[in-house]
Amino acid sequence: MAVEYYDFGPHKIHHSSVFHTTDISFAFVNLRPAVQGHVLVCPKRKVKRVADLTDVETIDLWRIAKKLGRQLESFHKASSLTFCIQDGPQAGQTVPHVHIHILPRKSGDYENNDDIYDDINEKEKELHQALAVDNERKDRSIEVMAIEADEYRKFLF
Ligand code: AMW
Repeated sequence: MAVEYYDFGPHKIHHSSVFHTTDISFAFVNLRPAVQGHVLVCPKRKVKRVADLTDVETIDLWRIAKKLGRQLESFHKASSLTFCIQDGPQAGQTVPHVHIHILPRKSGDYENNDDIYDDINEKEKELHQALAVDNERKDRSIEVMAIEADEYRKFLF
C-alpha cells in the first residue's frame, strides 16, 4: 500500500503533494514557492546534512534533480534553473532534512539574479512565523498543491 505521508524533517508531506518517488527519494511541491515550479527533492531517510547521505542517496537525489529540472524548465517555459541546497542552519537551512531546491528561472523574474536566495529565505521566514502562530497552512491549500502535483505527474518523468 502506498504511504499517506512522507517525512520531511518534522513535517508530514501528504502523498497528494508528492509527484515522483523512487525507493530512495521523493519530489514534492512547495508550500511557499519562491517562483512557479519551485519544488523540492528529498531522501526518504531523515538525513540532516549532505555529508550524512550515502553515495546511493546522493546519486539518486541528483539524478532526479537533473531530470526534473530539465522537465520543469520546459513545463514552465523557463530558460534556466537554480539548484540549491542550504546545508545547515547557518547556511539558511530551516528544515533539518536534506533537500534540493529546484527553481525554474525566467528572464526578468528578479531584478538581480541572486535576489532569489533572499526570496527563498524570506518565504521560509514567513512560513516559520505562520506555523509558529498556528499550525495550519495559511497560504497554499492542500488542494491547490495537489493540483500542481497532479499536473507534474501527468507531464513529467
Ligand atoms: W530550507 O530553508 O530548509 O533550504 O527550505 C525549506 C523549504 O521547505 C522551503 O522552500 C519551504 O517553503 C518548504 N516547506 C516547509 N514546510 C513545508 C511543507 N509542509 N510542505 C511543503 N514545503 C514545505
